[in-house]
Amino acid sequence: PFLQNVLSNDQFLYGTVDTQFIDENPDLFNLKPVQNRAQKLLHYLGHVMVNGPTTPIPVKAKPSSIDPVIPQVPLGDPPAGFREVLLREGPEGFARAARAHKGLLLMDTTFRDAHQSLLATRVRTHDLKQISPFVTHNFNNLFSLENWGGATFDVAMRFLCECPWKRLQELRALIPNVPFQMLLRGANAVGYTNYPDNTVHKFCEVAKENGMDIFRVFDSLNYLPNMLLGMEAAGAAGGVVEAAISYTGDVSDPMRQKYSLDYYLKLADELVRAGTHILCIKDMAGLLKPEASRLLIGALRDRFPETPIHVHTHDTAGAGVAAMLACAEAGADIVDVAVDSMAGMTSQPSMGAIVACTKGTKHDTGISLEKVFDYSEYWEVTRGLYAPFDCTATMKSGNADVYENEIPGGQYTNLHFQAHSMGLGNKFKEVKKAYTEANKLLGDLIKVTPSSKIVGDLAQFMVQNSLTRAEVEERADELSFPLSVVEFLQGHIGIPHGGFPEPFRSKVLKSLPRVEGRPGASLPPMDFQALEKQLREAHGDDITPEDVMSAAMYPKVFQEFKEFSRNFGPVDCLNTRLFLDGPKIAEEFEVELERGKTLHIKALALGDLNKAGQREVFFELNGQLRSVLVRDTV
Ligand code: 3PY
Ligand code: ZN
Repeated sequence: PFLQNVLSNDQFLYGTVDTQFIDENPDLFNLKPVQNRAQKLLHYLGHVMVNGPTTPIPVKAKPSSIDPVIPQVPLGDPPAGFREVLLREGPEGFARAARAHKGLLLMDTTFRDAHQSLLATRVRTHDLKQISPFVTHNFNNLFSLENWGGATFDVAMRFLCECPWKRLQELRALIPNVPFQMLLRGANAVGYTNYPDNTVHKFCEVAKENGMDIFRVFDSLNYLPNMLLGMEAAGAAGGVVEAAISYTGDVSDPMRQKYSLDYYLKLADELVRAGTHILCIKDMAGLLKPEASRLLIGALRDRFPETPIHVHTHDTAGAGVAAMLACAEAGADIVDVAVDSMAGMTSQPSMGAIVACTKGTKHDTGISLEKVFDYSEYWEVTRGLYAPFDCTATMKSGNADVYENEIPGGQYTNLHFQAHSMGLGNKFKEVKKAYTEANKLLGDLIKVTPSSKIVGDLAQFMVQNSLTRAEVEERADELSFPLSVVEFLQGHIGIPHGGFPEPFRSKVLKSLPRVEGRPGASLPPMDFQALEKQLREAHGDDITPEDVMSAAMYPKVFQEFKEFSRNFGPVDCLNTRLFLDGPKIAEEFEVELERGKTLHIKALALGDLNKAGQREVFFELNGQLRSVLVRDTV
């Protein structure tokens, strides 16, 4: 008596059945996959209208209701940029040109690290694409645009439900003239763990093919064998290799001996000897004070007169602009900035400030301040759309306590969010203190993804269990430590400078196995053909080489992303307010699926809850009435 599909069963929909109905009619739940992209998007929008956003929201704020104004650009091709030099002369010639350049060069981090640090990495391709024509026309003399890698890769799939590779392809098409730069975590590629060597190599190849130019390669322990692997992979793929020394401690403080000037110079020697095209000091926590900048950059400049020096910092303490100006003065060729409205605090120092402060000096950037203002205005309004993720909802300023706890920018924000969500005002201070102690317990590490996460996990463990450093040391053989801490001590991410802390390590590990040397060296190579076959079986034949890489990096995240896309379609086409909050009733809007294919949608009404716990959501799609049934899970 019933129709084949429960979604079209009136008796069911209008609630005239009792709960046995479901038990008695299991076949009604053989749902056909939703057919087309438009219907899938309606399904997504209905889902958000009924249940709220699909992505976890750290703070209660709503996306702003103001839409960004996209600044006009002239018709025609953009002016030539540094990428032309790269394409013409290759990585070596490009590096020579950067070194020979008069004036200070800038890398803009707005598309990657700035939002990784301030907005929980949530900026969507949609908003990056809108401002890309402006960037290509007005910021053609940037050294590079950092727009990929780091945490953006997994967050794109995990929380934004979009493909990171498509982002790269689309931005490349819109910005042909500015070199693109990515952050590669050495042997961890864009993950949190070591991958087999062939996976790191393949990853770089595919990234290069998709338009990546410059690979900033670091290792979270500055462990040279891991760094060399990343450098080889980036270089073999034809990329510009920028080996990055992660900076910690304070070279201007004679009391801090572990990470001394000599330590950094020796490491730099190895990286230059290994053929890096560019040398980077990666100050992920913002610890490089102006005086330390003079010492470190000055010494590197003397030692490597031909190698371009690139400096990265975070503005957590508020001294970022001063430090970058000191670096320029000491001979750095390139420094990292974010546009003003996405700068400061745990992000990079302000582009406008650096452009203004160097104007008319020998470090003049050649960038127009007027254009920086327009760019900043776009980001100021766009940032409002990400209010649910904005650290300023709870964090009101930077803090010079970072010189003590040495927490990297992005992690500083994350830990602040977490401490805030525990609801106790002063928890953050406690967490930061514990982080300082956890770092000492682990032997005073370089702290950056993933070693920073290990220190953070230990700190949280100490706070949760009210343990002091002395207690942890004393009871190390009986405590059950977070897995990340145990694996670190086993040698899973490499060997820290100065070796592992003893007797702590032996007490924790007891008879557990230890990895000798470079962890990736003992991993069997990834069988890409087998993986591709498996993916085709699971998801159909439209699996691309890029998908294979996503699955190699993040098997579970990729699978969930594919399943999500199968149900909800190309949600990257929705604007950010619709994606996060769904439409209001009676709101009319357009969704461009691809060039020339635009959907006109109006949200009409939300139905009552039926007996099966669902609501029908009504839309007008290109003038026709459509509805979707959504389970109400709130
Ligand atoms: C990352 O690895 O994502 C970082 O930004 C490290 O600083
Ligand atoms: Zn950074």
